[in-house]
Amino acid sequence: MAKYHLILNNAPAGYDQYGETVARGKIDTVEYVSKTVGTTRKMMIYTPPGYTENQRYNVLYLLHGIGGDETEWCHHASPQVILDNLYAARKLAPMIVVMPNGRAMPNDRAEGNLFDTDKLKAFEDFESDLLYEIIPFIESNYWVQIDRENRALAGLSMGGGQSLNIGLGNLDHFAWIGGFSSAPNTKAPERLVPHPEEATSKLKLLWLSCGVLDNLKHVSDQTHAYLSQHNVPHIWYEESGGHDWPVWKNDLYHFSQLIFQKFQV
Ligand code: FER
Repeated sequence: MAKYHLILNNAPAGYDQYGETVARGKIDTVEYVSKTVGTTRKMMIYTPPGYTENQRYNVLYLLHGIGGDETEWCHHASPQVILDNLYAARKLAPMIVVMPNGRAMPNDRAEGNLFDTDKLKAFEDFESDLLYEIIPFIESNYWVQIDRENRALAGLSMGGGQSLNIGLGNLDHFAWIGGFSSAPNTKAPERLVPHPEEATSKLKLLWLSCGVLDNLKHVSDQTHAYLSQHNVPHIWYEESGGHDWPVWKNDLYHFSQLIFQKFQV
């Protein structure tokens, strides 16, 4: 993996508003049977404008936070608008975006005490749901590529911690990994990246970002410090804002443009 010297500015004005002529992708709610959880579960899927069987698409798995479910990104971030605009500007590699429910338990709604032990455990159990239920479902029902270099995993806060834990723990499955404002569910650095050289050789992109006003920033800080100390190349993006949607929308805007690209920085 290359070293990064990227300068990322906040997304330009209008990035989350439709221009009149922009071709539109589609968002669907899809159900899959999860043996891991023992229920039929929902996820939301973005397919880009012109989605066609004549191509094989990359897949970004995009995870929500502790207060959300599979609808959270679509409710708060208009990902379809951000991504359609980027397609129109020819800034994205072809990809579908899968937004699953990261709370792998029968009642997966964000209700009651979100910090209950069983609910936090469900965010850990999601690893099996993702690897053994969701990915196979997507790969047999969508026109997608099925290699690690064509799979990305990213998420916000609790979903950022999941993306780092699951992604870095399964480098044979994912080559592009992003943690946005990652929460304290993130494994301690020595457990997260026990073999820095292996991670370095396998990763195409490792992204860590956090708002400078975020109370959870210490989590990203300590991950970044360890990666730097062990020479694991990664994008480290400290941005304006707190633990909030403008930050995560800005992250999606930038991260989505970097993944599945052949770039040398
Ligand atoms: C915590 C504080 C915040 C924590 C998780 C969160 C597991 C998650 C926040 C979010 O997803 O927005 O101590 O511990």
